[in-house]
Amino acid sequence: SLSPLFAQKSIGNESPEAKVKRMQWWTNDCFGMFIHWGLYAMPARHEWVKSRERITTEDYQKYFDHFNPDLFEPKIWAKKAKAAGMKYAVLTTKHHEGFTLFDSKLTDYKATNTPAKRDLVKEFVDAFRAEGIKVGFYYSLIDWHHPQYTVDRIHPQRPIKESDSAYASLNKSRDMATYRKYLYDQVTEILTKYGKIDLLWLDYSFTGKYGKGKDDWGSIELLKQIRKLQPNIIVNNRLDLKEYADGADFETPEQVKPAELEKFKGKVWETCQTFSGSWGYHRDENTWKSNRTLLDLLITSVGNGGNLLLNVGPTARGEFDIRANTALDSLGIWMHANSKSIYNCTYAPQEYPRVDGAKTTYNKAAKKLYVHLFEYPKDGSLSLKGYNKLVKYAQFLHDGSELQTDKEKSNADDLVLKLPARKPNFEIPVVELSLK
Ligand code: JFZ
Repeated sequence: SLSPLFAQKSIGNESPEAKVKRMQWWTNDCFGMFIHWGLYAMPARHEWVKSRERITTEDYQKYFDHFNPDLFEPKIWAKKAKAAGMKYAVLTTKHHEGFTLFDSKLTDYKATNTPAKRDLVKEFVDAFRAEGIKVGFYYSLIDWHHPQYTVDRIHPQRPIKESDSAYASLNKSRDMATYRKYLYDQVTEILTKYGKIDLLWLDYSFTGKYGKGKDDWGSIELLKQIRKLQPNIIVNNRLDLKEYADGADFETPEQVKPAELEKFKGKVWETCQTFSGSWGYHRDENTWKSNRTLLDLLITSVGNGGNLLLNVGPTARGEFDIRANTALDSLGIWMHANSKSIYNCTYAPQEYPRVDGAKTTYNKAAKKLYVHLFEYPKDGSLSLKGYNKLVKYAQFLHDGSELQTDKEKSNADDLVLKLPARKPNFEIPVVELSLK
């Protein structure tokens, strides 16, 4: 828990009010785009391919030599994100493979030295800013390319048979302190070269035997530097600083099912989710989520007080593939008509009962309750048990059409609304209740 009541230590001295204010946009916006893009788009079989297949740096070099995203046009990405209703975007400036999409002074293993010859991060920042989308950076703490980064249990060169001596001999020539400085200096680079950065997503700690955590990364010094360079930035929780009240701004439940999101209610959180399982572009994955599941994740996140960061893995040529575009388009159609039930919304207070077959979100300032009809009521009769004294006016959200009260079926406690017998042409239609 991030609650200051339970965490004894702190790194800075921000007041709770100042934190709420700093995080206001993120709390209100609720929906962002994650973008996992790197050399792993070329093998196109998961961003962990180097580790999973224990590929050596020499064998991985072919991807660097041939990286040529000739169709990369971040303005198109930004327009897609905006049309889908996403308000912020987080790009992998470096993933575990160690390749930087930005023009770093600290490495040659960067996009500007590939046939791409461009600072892809700069172009991303400019394009998304121009669309009014907040800009975030993902940066991997883990690095499978840096020669001084010590071999650990997820490293591509980890020993087949794990033992202290096997690791010791692999790490004889490696010095984690050198990597730690590189990490610090590279985070400094990305937070100074591109103007105001709204969010930083660092990834990740894995403590235990042959793992890495806060001492390996120098997490406290790193976080101090981050806050110094970008005082308003929002930082995720993977620096292994759990015992510090201000060691993170939000929790990051990953690839969690809608049914499991309720347990995060009351915390500050964002769930990140893929379309298909892999974060990087995966050509052959056949496990794409349905549009209904994607909507469910969005609505259920907001209805439990969280955000959804939905991932796209662009192709090696720099495009969103057709499956991603189709999914984004369908979210965009729904969001165009129904985004009022997402932005500035959270879970409803206790006094508003659950509605059978539906999930609710709540806008306190606007005094609205949004009822998402996951199951459309048979014969169009929507029963809102316990709502008769709570509601002033009811309408569909998508077209603002009145939903009349069924006076015969309603009683002192329960409100029954007359919906059309035929479900409107939305996967999940929304009833907007104006509250007393
Ligand atoms: C990490 C990455 O390894 C992955 O490639 C992707 O970038 C994802 C967003 O983050 O994966 C994790 C990190 C942490 C947990 C699980 C997967 N965790 O804490 O459960």
